Amino acid sequence: LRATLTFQKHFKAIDSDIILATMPKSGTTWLKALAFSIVNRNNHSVDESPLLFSNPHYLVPFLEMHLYKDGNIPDIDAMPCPRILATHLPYQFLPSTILDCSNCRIIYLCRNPLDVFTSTLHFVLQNRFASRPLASLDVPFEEFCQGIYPYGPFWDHCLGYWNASLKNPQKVLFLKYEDLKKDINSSVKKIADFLGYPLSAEEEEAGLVEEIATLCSFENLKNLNCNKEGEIQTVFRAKHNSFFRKGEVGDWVNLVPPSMANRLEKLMQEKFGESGLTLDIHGNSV
Ligand code: PPS
Repeated sequence: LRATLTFQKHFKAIDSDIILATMPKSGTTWLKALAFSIVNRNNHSVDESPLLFSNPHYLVPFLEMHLYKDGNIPDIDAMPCPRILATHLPYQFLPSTILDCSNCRIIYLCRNPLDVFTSTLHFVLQNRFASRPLASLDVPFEEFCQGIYPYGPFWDHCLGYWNASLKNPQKVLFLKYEDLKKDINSSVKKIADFLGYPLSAEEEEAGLVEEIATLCSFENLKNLNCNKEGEIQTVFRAKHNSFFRKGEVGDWVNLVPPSMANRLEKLMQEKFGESGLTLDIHGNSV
């Protein structure tokens, strides 16, 4: 909370800023790698990318969880532009400087809530945030359905950015993890266009879209030494390899029973209502 309040009070957005927003475990690490590679492609060739030597969370730091942690006020003006920064904060909690800055862009990545829930439980266990293995899913699932989850209720988080993207599509791009998995090449181009770094015909012909997609792919990042070893200290300590578990769509089936999945599907239908937002839960959009 202290870090968030400091971030809200002291951060000053500038037009070239790029803000990557996600609910935890929605594919943040992937989005960081993609945005970093797209924007910096003229500074480093793909085979010399800093991603080959650094976990994406160092290259694109979290605002409230990293830069402003413990109420620290970082010298953010010293960062090279464009600054690519990440947040898990809900749209409603972003400092007004980000919302009022006319050219600063926000990309939001959303993921099937059952996969988010599943990924979170594995992350907690892998980093030993919980003192003992879970005896049952009942309590964490009930809490998730009640909106008791880091950064607030899942549906409020998605809907905040969804509505903002409808209102101001030049400023907020709303993406889904499952769409990136389905067609990463189109997603790379979409992100590049949105950020004002479109790939030229020559770059496309030279295969740069595919090269960026491969560099940022789960298999590639997971197998790099910089992601196999080490830990990152943000507001908590997490193993680099815990950000790369399976990287699949629908892995929740191995954890969540159908009765719970049905309940969450109905809850999402109710919460999303007439918003126009649909998420693929059972292979159907809800
Ligand atoms: S965090 O802690 O919020 O930054 O975590 P986050 O990166 O949002 O979520 C981690 C999940 O994303 C998967 N992942 C990827 N999927 C596809 N491609 C790439 N490159 C990639 N990198 C990470 C990661 O495996 C976690 O999902 P699960 O389902 O647990 O495997």
